[in-house]
Amino acid sequence: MSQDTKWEEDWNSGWGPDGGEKQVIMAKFLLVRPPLSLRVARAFHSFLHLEPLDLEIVAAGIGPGHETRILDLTISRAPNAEWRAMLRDFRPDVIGFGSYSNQAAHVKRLAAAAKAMLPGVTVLVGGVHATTMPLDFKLPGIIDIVVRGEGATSIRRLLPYLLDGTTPPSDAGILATADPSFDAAAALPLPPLPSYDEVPWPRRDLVDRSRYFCVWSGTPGRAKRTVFPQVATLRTSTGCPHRCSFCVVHHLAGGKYLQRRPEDVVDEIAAVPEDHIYFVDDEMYINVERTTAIARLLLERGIRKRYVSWARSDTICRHPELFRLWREAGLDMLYVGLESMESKNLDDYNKGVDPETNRQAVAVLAELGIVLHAALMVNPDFLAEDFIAVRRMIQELGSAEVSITVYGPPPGTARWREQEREFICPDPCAFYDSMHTILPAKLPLNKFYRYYSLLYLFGFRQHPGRSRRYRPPLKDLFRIAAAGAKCGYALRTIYKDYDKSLW
Ligand code: B12
Ligand code: SF4
Repeated sequence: MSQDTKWEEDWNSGWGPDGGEKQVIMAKFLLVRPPLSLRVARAFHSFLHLEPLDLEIVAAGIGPGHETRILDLTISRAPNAEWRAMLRDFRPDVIGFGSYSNQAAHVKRLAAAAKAMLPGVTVLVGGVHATTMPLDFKLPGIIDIVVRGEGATSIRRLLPYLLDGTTPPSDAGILATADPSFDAAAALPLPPLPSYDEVPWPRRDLVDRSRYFCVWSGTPGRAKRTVFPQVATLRTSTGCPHRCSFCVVHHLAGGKYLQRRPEDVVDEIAAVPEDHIYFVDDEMYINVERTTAIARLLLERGIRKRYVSWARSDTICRHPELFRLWREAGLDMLYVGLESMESKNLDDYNKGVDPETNRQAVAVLAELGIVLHAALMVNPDFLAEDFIAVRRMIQELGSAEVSITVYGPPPGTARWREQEREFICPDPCAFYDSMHTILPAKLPLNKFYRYYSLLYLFGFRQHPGRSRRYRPPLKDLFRIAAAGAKCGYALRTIYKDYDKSLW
């Protein structure tokens, strides 16, 4: 029996992990989403800002008998003051941080402040950065435990140690920074992801749901109260069987693709308070039978909600009937990682599709009336003519939402280590947002980001919301204009975040 299953059985049977009678021990847990320091990532929050689903799932793993709070510092206007106030008023026993790579420096800073104010507090870090670069958080005295991989099952496993203040033994998933075997544990392959039957539903009740929204292109021809509806996120699968060179997902999931049962997914969809749902799966439709079953259940049960999700172009081309069904079930928009329409780039990215497949997928979605969100990629070595080629590609897409990332190796992967010596910024993790280049550009950065921001401008011209068939309320038009101006300015001035010699 695994330690997880054992713990769960102990808990359910009313007996503590040590075999004694279960005591009601109230510990205070604070789960924290660190702030974002990159201006451009913050600016895009004007268009979409989604709930901290990761922390809500971890919170659910903590279980009953404790007081758990979630603090989302990405929505805070004064994160430092809010941090100090939370520590002073709540006085948590355990703090757990989530981490994207560009938030790692904030995690260290906030953890140090917490230890100074509450010396007895235990500090954990989990999330993408902790999973892929655990050594970056080896800071005994500031950070106590680094968690790699799934958080809800790990925190359950950790609970007995957190409650009695002892140090857990290190393994591939739970690493104590004071343990001399930390480095050896950090070098182990990632622990396998647990089955979804062991992962609880998120504690959505712990966040102020009115703060989370997403600009929603929605259904043409239908007047809407707002194009910024309140949105819930939901996960139906983890991982991806593909191996794109710029992507960390297959590393995170150890190359596996884990799926939830259709009934479980549909029960959760029915239970969320919002009627707009953003599926955070990297590629939700890999198993066509499963996603067909989800869509059929939604229709059979009369669940009338609206959805956006991510899919690959080859999945769309192979299974147009699946997306027709999903359109009927409420799918409004698909994010598709087209990346490029040039074979050379697609091969370099190891994307596993050709330009023709991308074109066909665009046509299928147009035919089905599903809005395309085209995710495109540019390379740091692009010259003016390469940007012009991307501009032609954007025009070719027709009506679509467009976002553009800049190629860079994902932190903590073999590619990252191979290219490490070329990095142009002293703390490349702090710049890892898929928009700041961390590799040398051929153009001076001022010029590179002028062309880059112009691509966004061209992309905006193709936006489906600009078509007369959409009728956003006037107040939303002002909001879109303000958000667009903010993002445009942030994109155009990205180069200013670098050392002047690179401008
Ligand atoms: C959906 C998504 C988004 C959504 C929003 C997600 C959200 N809820 O805020 C949008 C589109 C808005 C977005 C934005 C960005 N994203 Co994003 N996003 C994703 C995606 C596809 C899924 C994330 C997700 O919700 N997963 C579901 C949750 C439940 O899983 P999880 O985050 O892994 O959390 C689990 C464990 O990690 C662990 N865990 C997590 N935190 C903690 C904390 C503790 C204490 C413990 C014990 C465990 C633990 O337990 C959790 C539950 O199982 C991932 C790819 C991926 N598969 O990770 C990229 C990804 C996370 N995004 C990434 C990036 C770079 C960004 C942006 C910076 C991009 C930008 N240019 O602005 C922004 C930043 C947004 C922010 N933080 O506010 C990168 C991060 C890379 C890195 N090394 O840091 C990823 C990995 C994409 C990639 N291919 O590189 N993103
Ligand atoms: S980019 Fe998409 S298709 Fe490629 S490995 Fe990542 S999640 Fe899979």
